[in-house]
Amino acid sequence: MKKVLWGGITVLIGAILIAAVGVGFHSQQYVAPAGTQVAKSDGTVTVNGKTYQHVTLDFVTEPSAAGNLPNGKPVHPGGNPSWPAYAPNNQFQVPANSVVTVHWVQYDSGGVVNNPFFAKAHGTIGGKITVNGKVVDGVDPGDMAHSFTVRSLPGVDSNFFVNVPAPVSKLGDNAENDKGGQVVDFSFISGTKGLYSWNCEFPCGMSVGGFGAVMSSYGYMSGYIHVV
Ligand SMILES: [Cu+2]
Repeated sequence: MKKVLWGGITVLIGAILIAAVGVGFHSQQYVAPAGTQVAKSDGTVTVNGKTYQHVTLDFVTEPSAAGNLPNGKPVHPGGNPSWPAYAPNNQFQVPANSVVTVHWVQYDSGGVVNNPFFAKAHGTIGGKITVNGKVVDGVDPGDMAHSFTVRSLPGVDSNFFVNVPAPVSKLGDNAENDKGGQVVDFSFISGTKGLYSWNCEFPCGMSVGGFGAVMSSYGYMSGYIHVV
């Protein structure tokens, strides 16, 4: 009798541990290290004769994930001085079928992207972006820092795709947090409701052809967009 009881308790403890690990992995996939940035409402805007709700987002890319931004928020709560990071958020929320205008200040160094496709803007309004106020359709593929590349999760909006590149900091290899920023502004029309992921397609990590380390650690060069 005692043996059966202990056997049952062991199985129960095992089940609780497995469930805890499962919940841990699940929340690791979805947790926003610094909360989700809800897009700010900015009235309406007309694109090609159609009026949309207009919202805005903003973020920066820093050469070091350690320390704080000028507003006091940590660059990345996980810290890691040798890794670059998007900051202060890696999760965003925008309304469906609306015009999303993004203000991105890029402070990191970079280099040659392995596929020039990602040095061009794709899926933005008019296929354009502005870099320091100048309208362009991409950046120099030999002088690129990061990309903000958005896809939907399977079963959501399979044709949705946005790719925006940013050039290296004006300080080049001497990039420093919050210094030498390149200002990239762009707009895109959000897709249908659902979860979208974004990531950087510039191989800014180590190993695996530059796609290891920071590139394969959730939250520095990747995140989610909740379209609601
Ligand atoms: Cu990157």
